[in-house]
Amino acid sequence: MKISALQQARYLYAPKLPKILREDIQKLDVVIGQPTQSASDQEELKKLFPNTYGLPKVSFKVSGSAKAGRKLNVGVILSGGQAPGGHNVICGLYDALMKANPQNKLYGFIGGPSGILEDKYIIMTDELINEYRNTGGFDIIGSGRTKLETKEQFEVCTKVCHSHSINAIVIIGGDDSNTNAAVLAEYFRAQKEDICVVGCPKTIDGDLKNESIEASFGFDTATKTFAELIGNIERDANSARKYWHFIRLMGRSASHITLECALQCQPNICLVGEEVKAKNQSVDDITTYIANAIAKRAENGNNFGVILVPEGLIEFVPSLNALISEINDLLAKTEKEFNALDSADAKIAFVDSKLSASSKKVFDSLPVEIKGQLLADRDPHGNVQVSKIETEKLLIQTVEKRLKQMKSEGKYCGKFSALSHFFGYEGRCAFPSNFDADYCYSLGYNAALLLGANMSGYLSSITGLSKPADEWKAGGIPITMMMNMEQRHGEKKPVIKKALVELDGNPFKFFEKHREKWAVETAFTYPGAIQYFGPSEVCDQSTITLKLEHME
Ligand code: FBP
Repeated sequence: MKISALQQARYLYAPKLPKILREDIQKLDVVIGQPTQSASDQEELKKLFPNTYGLPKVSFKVSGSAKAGRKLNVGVILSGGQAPGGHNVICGLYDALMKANPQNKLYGFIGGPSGILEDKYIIMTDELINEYRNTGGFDIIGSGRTKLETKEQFEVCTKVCHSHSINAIVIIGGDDSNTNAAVLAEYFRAQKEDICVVGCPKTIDGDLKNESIEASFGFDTATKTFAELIGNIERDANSARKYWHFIRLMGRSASHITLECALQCQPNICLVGEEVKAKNQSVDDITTYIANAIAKRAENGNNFGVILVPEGLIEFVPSLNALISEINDLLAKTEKEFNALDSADAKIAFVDSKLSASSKKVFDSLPVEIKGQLLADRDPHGNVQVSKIETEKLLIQTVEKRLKQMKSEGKYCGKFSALSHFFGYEGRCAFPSNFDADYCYSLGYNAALLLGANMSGYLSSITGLSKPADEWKAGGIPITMMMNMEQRHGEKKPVIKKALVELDGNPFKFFEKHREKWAVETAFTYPGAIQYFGPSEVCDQSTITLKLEHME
């Protein structure tokens, strides 16, 4: 395989660890903190997690004497969508395991959670690990979206672990995967199985965070990659001065990615799904807002601009959300009948005939392409795949129509020519930024310490992330601490609370304060490509979101 010059150079990058994790690993002892409580629904969660609820937070300290850690055979799983830095979590985990006790073994389950169910694995070696240091992607073992949640699956996991004498599992995933890690940890404890389960917080979407998890890994690199592309488009727009660019950005359930990119690039317009929901806005309201901004810029002779749209927007618009839920239920109930229809038109007509009056009205107002996308295959959880719905194209159509109408009413709107873009997969496997390379390596290294101390049901936690890596704090937080009960597919279930953009939080407030100016003026900023080598103020900066959230 041909290796690029950057990859060669990145192999040699030594990720920065928090001070405590640079101590002799055989001298590190766990420090037990105070018992914890879940985010809410304490009584219900206590009953569901009798063995793992209320565990204390933990950190580490240096003890007097060095001792080899307990012998660990660890299985690692990558779960869900790719996020830059996943390889470094595995590298950090591997290095720490080897330092703690050279007899330790690391199994990588292939293709995500299904790897453990099908007993498909590879054993990590120095040679293999060295090929993946500081690289993007999850290709070392692959990932998948199978959910580990049923008793039958847990029984298979137990069997597979016994067959390899695996006594620890690390699940690298988002909120759903870590919820399942907590359920698996509880199951093993209840069965008196000596198998420790630890999670690591992954997702580019940035919606797995709380006071102990300041950021999920991958968010930093993905947003910097998208911001580079947006900045390039802004410069092109400002040079050609003839296009409006509608850019949709990944981020399924929260608008953190879009907001961060707006903070980095200062586009003319940025839609934030959480605000749309809070203000109960319709597609019509959003269209009016955009069309008015375009007309205003046209008055100053600026027939160009950049608009950011979060991919999850469609589910934040209340009327569309109601429509999508209805379609989800309908498709779940009529799966056979629906799948037997042989054309897109027939499928659209079928759904149209079964919708309630209010949803039918919304459905009928949509362009045929969007209707088709709304009926496309659901994800394994029965949800619509928002990454496949071209909301940016929908908005171009509605805005164009509105501008025509405004013109016919005598309003000056200039010239409107639009281009659409979608950035998502471009950012999920980029070479991790120094921040993500350091953070991920630390998360993995730290996970090995939690396993060594048999801290099952914990999430690897590195905090103080807005400060230099040297000052980061390492520890573990019980996953049940982040949980609440939510209605999922008609059932109340324990889940990790998703972190949406807070409209009273500093990142949104900063954006809100500046957006009117950015809408009218051309205040674009051009972040440029991620830099891996060079001055620290260029290479080691965290996201603006993180800085604003932890401003002192
Ligand atoms: P995770 O929640 O698993 O981290 O994945 C997030 C994400 O990247 C979303 O932003 C996007 O909507 C989705 O994955 C796309 O999924 P897929 O890779 O299955 O197309």
